[in-house]
Amino acid sequence: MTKPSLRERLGQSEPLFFSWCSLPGVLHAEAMGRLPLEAVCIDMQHGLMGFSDIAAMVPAINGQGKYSIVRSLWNDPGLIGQALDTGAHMVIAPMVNTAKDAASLVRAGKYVPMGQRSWGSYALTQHGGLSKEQYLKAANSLTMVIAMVETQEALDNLDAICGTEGLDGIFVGPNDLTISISNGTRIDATHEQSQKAFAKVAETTKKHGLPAGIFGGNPAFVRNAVAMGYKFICSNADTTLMHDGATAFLAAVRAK
Ligand code: 3PY
Ligand code: MG
Repeated sequence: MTKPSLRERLGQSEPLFFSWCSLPGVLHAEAMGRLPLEAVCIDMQHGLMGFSDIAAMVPAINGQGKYSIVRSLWNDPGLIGQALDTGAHMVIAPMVNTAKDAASLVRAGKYVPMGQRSWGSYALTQHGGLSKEQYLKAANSLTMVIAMVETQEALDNLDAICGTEGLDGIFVGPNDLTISISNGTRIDATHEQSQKAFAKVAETTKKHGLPAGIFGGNPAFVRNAVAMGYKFICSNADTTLMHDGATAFLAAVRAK
């Protein structure tokens, strides 16, 4: 049985959980790909990776049979194209605040007639030996471009952003969104105002038939996001997972 595309997988009822690489290295990416989660995101915005890092890390994740995701440094057409050229299944662009920003993302990430993605044949090697023609035909649906909603401005424009033709979904950055909606006074995703904003994103994306994702954190936060209807949720970053693992280990060893 062939593995469903990431788009098909997100169409299923079970939410998809993925991990997050802040640290570079092919062996690290491979190890992250072996975790019992379905996908790995490489963070080029706040992580320590450049393009030559991700060009090796994406194939390492794909090689583990996991979906690969890149969070690009910015919503810049060149960076979106580069991320897809590595063979990533999804690219997430930060700080998409308007429908115009979302349209720019789609233009960079989709081939004509949906957009004007530029051809780079390296991506072919990561998509199951497709011919050029097969990849050209399939790419707009094989790969997904996702807009990050993480400001008050984006919340205000959410309907228009979600209505952008060719956009494949929304990903919430809870830290930046919380900072923005509290006018810089808070970074608390559990606050009532933050929870209301997360619920609004879940409802609006559902209305538009788009999947919503969110950066996770602790299990209670993630359970709550699933209950709101979020479909792709980051468990936590590599560094936090390591820290939490060591802390849980010591607590278990020292338990009376
Ligand atoms: C945020 O929470 O703002 C993010 O971008 C997730 O890393
Ligand atoms: Mg952010």
